[in-house]
Amino acid sequence: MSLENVISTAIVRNYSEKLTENLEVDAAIVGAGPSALVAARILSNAGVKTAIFERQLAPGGGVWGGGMLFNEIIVQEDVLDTLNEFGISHRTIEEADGYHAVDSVEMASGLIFGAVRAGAKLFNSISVEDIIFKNEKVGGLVINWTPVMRLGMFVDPLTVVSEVVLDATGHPSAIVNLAVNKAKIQLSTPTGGILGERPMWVESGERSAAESAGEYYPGLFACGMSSNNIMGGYRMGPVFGGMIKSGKKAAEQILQRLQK
Ligand code: 48F
Repeated sequence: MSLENVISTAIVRNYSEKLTENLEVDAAIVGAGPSALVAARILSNAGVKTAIFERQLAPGGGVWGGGMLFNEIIVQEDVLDTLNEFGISHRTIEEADGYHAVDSVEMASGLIFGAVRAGAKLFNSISVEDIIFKNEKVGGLVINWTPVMRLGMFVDPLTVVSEVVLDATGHPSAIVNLAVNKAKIQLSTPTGGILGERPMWVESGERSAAESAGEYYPGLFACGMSSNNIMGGYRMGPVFGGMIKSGKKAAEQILQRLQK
């Protein structure tokens, strides 16, 4: 076999094996932002078979850009233990006690590496376009290549079967939104629907982002800005403690649900 052919064959075979092995998982996570990556690491460390599907080429969600492209983010003291577990460095800030600055490129790359190293499989450039919905339960994802979707090509998707789905798609709550619209489900929220994100209020948003992570319908969990939007929380901008806590809470609840 020529070297050109060796390289191509190895890539196609390894990718096919990876995807085939992950067409049925315990936890299917949509979006690879910070809350998803924290949840994925905890789940994988606990032995939960976890796959993440991210529509962008680069996982990491809203972390890379810091605040308005100034590539620094802020975190609170009580999530430093999680950053330390990922090996992500942080610095105190002179403006306030209890808050730390993190280089957003180190944060994004550290979270990605930590999740993948723990065993989560990350599939980038794949968009989730629908859910599997059977017997009043969410049972997996319908996926397609992002370029196929962006070009509007008429190509049928493939599926990923899972015990639980975690919507970590950020502000739009894309998966819960489509479940409400297409499956006509009632969520476990005060109205049964998505309450909708409110404007900026950092302290409140940080609290609600962390608290809102959970199961909103059998088999359908949400975390991060997605669950914050579902529960009508305020936005908080480039401070990320709430995202980290939200990912942890989602993972703990999924572990309970899977009895791991
Ligand atoms: O929004 P995002 O970073 O998720 P998060 O964990 O964190 C929010 C913060 O970054 C920031 C904030 C915190 O202070 O306000 O916004 O809630 O990442 C969401 C990821 O989901 C992907 C999207 O490309 C992004 O990387 N995503 C969204 N819809 C889909 C998707 C989809 N249908 N299929 C696959 N990936």
